[in-house]
Amino acid sequence: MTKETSALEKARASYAPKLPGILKKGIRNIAVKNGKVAKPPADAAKIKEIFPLTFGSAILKLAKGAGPENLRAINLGVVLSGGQAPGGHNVITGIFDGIKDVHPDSRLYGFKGGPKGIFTEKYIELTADFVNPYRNTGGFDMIGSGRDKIEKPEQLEACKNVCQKLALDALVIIGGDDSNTNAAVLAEYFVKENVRTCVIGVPKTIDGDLKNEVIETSFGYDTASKVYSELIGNICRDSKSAKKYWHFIKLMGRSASHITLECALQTHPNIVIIGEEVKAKNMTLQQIVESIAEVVKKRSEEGKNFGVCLVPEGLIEFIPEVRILISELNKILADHAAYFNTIRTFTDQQEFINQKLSKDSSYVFSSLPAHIQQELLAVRDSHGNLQVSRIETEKLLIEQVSEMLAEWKVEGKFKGKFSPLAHFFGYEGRCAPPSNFDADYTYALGRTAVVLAAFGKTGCIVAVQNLSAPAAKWKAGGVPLTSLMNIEERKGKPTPVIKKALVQLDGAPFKAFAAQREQWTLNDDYVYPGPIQYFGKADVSDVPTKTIVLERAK
Ligand code: FBP
Repeated sequence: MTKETSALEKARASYAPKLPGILKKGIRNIAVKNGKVAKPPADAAKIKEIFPLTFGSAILKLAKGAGPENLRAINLGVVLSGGQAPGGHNVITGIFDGIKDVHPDSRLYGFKGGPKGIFTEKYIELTADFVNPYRNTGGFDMIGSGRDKIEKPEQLEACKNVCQKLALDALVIIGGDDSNTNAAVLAEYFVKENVRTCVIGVPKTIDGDLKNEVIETSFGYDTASKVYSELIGNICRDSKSAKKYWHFIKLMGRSASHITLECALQTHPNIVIIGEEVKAKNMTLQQIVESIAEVVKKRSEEGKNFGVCLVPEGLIEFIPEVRILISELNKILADHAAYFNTIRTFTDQQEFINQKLSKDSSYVFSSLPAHIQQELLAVRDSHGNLQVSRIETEKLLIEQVSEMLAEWKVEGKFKGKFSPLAHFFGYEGRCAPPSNFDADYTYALGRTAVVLAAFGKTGCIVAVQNLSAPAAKWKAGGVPLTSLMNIEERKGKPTPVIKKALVQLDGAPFKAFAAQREQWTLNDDYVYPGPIQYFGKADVSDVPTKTIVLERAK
């Protein structure tokens, strides 16, 4: 029996991603030119010490030229790493079409289940029959993904062995900050070991926090933000129609609040919390709760006992006292992992943790509801990150705002009604069919990765630029991975990692939001973006995020 596919899937199968002008020329007419040497803005000496062989390389630019010398069949490996993001499959189809442009006998291998697939030799050859059904589809199910770190000597050696066994000219790691840190480590190791496989990263994450001046955005951010904005717009309209609920919507974004900011710009909700602003203003949990309760009160005085509040997933780590608590917990859990895992009851876990925490953090920990305490103690991912998507910050805020309003009611300060509902939008957006922007962008990323590989470039991440312009005007190239790194504490130890790009409070997107938010508080100035459009006029179906447009307008 043939598998049923949706009408949209059928129609999207024949979508031809729009290519930047330079990539339309084909490999025989492209050169890779060196731009200026790129170094990390901070911790350069330390990073150079750790990555002596790949540090200090140049920014790479694709330009008109004579193509690589001795064009021959090449072998590439590809791996999807970390959380799903719309467009991952198109990076792979871009790589596939790119290697066939280099030579029809070129081969592509997909490592299954994330980085672990490399060091455990779980791979599959990706043929035309295999990849074609995945063109322009969402998800990472073509080869799967995972969050394993490549760090132990035996893992590095196993990666070397499989790359040599498959005679890989390049390994393309499609991932976020942690996965591209893996790519940097592997690139350095391969150069040291004389392994001829280049390691090339591709910027992926719906969170939008893998970017800088050269990498304008990570793929998936466009589609995911648009899916959430559609849902938020619908909720705003429901709220305004029913006039009886306050909707608290937590939005994915493990650290940075880029998704929340983009969704705010697209939908104009009544309250929007931006984690980076909370940190900059040193706001305590109590102050955040009070600021929300104030808006609920003011709206109720205008007869509006409804509204919409956006909460970024990463908020919890931006609240200064909770940030210190989490850092202490990370260290305690890393240092005492074996013993902690033997503690059977939550009460005993609480007691153990409270003994180890500083006095201030112990007070903060004890003041949090038990369900949040349990979530804070849950297992970290293999990179030592707290899994913030599991922390019900939206519910914590609802509980605390309800308590504050109840007190104000007794004092006669609040006379309205507060019926809150909690939502979490995250997984709903990560595997959506990629928007035209993401379908085009990811395909271009894949094609560019092949050009860099054909020119033997290693230790770099693909950069496709000028993204607020039509795709034909996009530029393509690469940036040294080490130039994106800094030193951060991981599992309680200073570690070189790709630096996350947080929301800049002096950046254009935040400023545009800050200029309007007051007006959104009391007025119901909601905007309803509706679903992503895949067909039709470019001004409806090809528009990039407001974030990109505002950032690139400068
Ligand atoms: P990446 O950084 O790997 O792209 O993942 C981002 C993300 O979607 C976050 O927004 C979220 O906190 C996390 O993944 C959820 O992880 P998991 O898929 O392991 O539940």
